Parts: sequence; C-alpha cells; structure tokens
Amino acid sequence: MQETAFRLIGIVLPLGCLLGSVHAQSPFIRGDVDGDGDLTLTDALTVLGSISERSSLPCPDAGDFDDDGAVTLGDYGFLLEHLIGGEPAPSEPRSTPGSDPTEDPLPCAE
Ligand SMILES: [Ca+2]
Ligand SMILES: [Ca+2]
Ligand SMILES: [Ca+2]
Repeated sequence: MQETAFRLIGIVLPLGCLLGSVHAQSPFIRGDVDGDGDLTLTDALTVLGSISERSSLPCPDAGDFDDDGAVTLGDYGFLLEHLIGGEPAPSEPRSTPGSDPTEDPLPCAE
C-alpha cells in the first residue's frame, strides 16, 4: 500500500513540475467553453453562468471571445451575436483547436 503511494507521488510530482515550468496550455477553440467542438447556445449560457455565479470556466481562455484578457458579459454578448447573426467572428483559434496567440492571465487546463 505504502509502496503504491510512493509510486504515485513519483509520477505526480515530476508531472506537476513539468506543467508549472512550461505553463502548458491545452488547445482550445475560442467560444467553445464546454469543449464539444461546436459553438452553441450552451457555450453562451455556460459563459453567462460562470459570470453570474462568479465561478471559473474549465478553460477561461475559450470564454474570452474578444481576446481582451478577461471573461465578461461582453464576451457573452459577442458569442450570442455570433450564434444568431454570424458576426462578429471570434478571435483565433476559431476553426481548429489551438493555443492563445496573445498573452494574458487566463489559463486553459483540462
Ligand atoms: Ca461547445
Ligand atoms: Ca473578453
Ligand atoms: Ca489571449
């Protein structure tokens, strides 16, 4: 039992150091906050829910629709407009999962 615990620590610790040192970011599609690969009303409602409940999204960077470094009601509005009218287009990455092209404090971890 103890041996198993030590083995686990041996695996988890280096992994944590690795993630902490390179600031690894999971690839994401901008606006696809639930990560199902599509921009839908569920994504908009998830953004709205996280803002009103002050909870964080699994991938806050995906919720930052206009890529200004913060997830706000504006992002919810843009996402809703995009779903209804097709405009405005979200910032990159938008068609295939990718990483954030601009630096900001928003994380994206699975
Ligand atoms: Ca989605
Ligand atoms: Ca934003
Ligand atoms: Ca950014």
